[in-house]
Amino acid sequence: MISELAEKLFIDGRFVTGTGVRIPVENPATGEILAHIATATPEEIDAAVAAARKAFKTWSRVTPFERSRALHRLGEYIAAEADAMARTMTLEQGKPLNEAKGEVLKLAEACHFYAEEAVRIHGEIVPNATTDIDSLVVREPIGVVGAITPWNYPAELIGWKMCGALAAGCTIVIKPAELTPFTALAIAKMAEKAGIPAGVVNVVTGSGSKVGQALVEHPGVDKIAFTGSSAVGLHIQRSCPTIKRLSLELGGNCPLIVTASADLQAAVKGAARRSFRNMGQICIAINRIYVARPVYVDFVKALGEAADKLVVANGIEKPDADVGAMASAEPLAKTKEHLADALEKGGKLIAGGKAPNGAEFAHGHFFRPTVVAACTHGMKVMTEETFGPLVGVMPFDTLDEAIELANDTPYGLASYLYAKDMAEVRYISSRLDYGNVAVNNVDAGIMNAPYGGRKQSGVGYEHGREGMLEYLNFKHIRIRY
Ligand code: TAP
Repeated sequence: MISELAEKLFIDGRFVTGTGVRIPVENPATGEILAHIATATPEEIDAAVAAARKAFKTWSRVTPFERSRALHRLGEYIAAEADAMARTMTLEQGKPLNEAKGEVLKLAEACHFYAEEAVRIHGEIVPNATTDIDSLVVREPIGVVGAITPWNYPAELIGWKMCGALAAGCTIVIKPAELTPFTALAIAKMAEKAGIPAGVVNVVTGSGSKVGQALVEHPGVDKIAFTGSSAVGLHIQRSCPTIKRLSLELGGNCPLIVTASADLQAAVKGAARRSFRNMGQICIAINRIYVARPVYVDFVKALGEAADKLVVANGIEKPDADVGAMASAEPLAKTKEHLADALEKGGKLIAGGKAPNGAEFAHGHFFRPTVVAACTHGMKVMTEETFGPLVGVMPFDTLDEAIELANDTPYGLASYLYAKDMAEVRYISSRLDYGNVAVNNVDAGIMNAPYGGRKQSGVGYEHGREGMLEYLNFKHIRIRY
């Protein structure tokens, strides 16, 4: 799939060979260059936005049933091509093949979910002071959406935006991460196959500072839907030259609290999964763990053992590996920096801390799942987003102390709690200042419920009906008759 998509842009329903500067895309498990992408030129970006504007005129006017059928079709094509799309994703991103396929199927699920939501958009009639007037409050699509996405979930993070936007009647220009452009182009291919009308979905590739920034500044783009770091999110908010609608899904630094009443085995299992899945490159990864002192030693030992058992491998060669390659040298370097900082300041290495042994890992960005105990809030691992397979653990004495530590961060995306005592569950979960709180499980985001961050973790929601409302404006039509 990658070779046919190399150097292509998807504009106005057609794949065209881009004319701009070529950028190599690396396989992070082997270091080999997979293919090149073309940096979309200003003229190509203008063409994509113009195609989306033109398509908006018709797409926003077709019946919601038609949009719904189109999204269902898209979901079917994506599911049918899940193996090929997953392979593309693993090659460019590094996550194991089975995990990549799971993500592609979640994208298909998002298509079907928003296909159902499309036909439930409705307004209301609100009362007026006199009976000869009706006030209709209706919802209308915002217009052209610029979607800018990161590399950690190359399919889902596009899917949530694209499906919500298309269901609402918006059209979209997608700028995927430079590291993972081919999954985005593969989605465009599915849109083409599914007969999504020309111009409704467009993909322009290239760097954030050039192509992403051009979308942010483009007068023809009505809304920016962005997922990525808080720093770039803030930059985007500041650099919009005109008023635009913005959704910003940003960074996290997510805590897990384990109380003395917790099912310790379940807590360890949950922690190992949510700290190391996708090599810890998840905005809702567990980055720091606070454990009640009476169970601290047992928890640390068990988490270390669980981390040591995780299988690290090239995700193409071992599709069911627990952990694949990290997406690039950058998150790996940050992981090592946070680890060194923790160890320098008195942290105790419990598991990992190095690349896996073996010649097959020599050219890729691999690192063993790493646990550091005896952590404090003077360490980066506890206060900054690592975005890698590293988790810090520290003990606590009172629930209030644990809550204070958990909330001691500028972020507010997701938090986790393991406790069997329901009074503890209620007390702690209602005091965690996060958009998502998962209790006795580690799935903080599900398709049916709104998913969004507080504080520096962003504004707006994805998932659920709320994820589609982000793409709709209210209009008040007041009729005297
Ligand atoms: P960023 O560096 O912020 O990049 C995200 C996207 O923005 C990329 O496509 C990037 O392009 C583009 N970009 C960079 N500078 C830009 C600019 N000046 N104008 C417009 N676009 C620009 O994030 P990342 O390193 O890819 O992803 C990791 C971050 O994403 C973490 O902080 C993580 O927590 C966050 N994240 C959040 C969520 C949710 S739902 N809250 C989900 C996943 C990830 P390039 O291709 O050139 O980098």
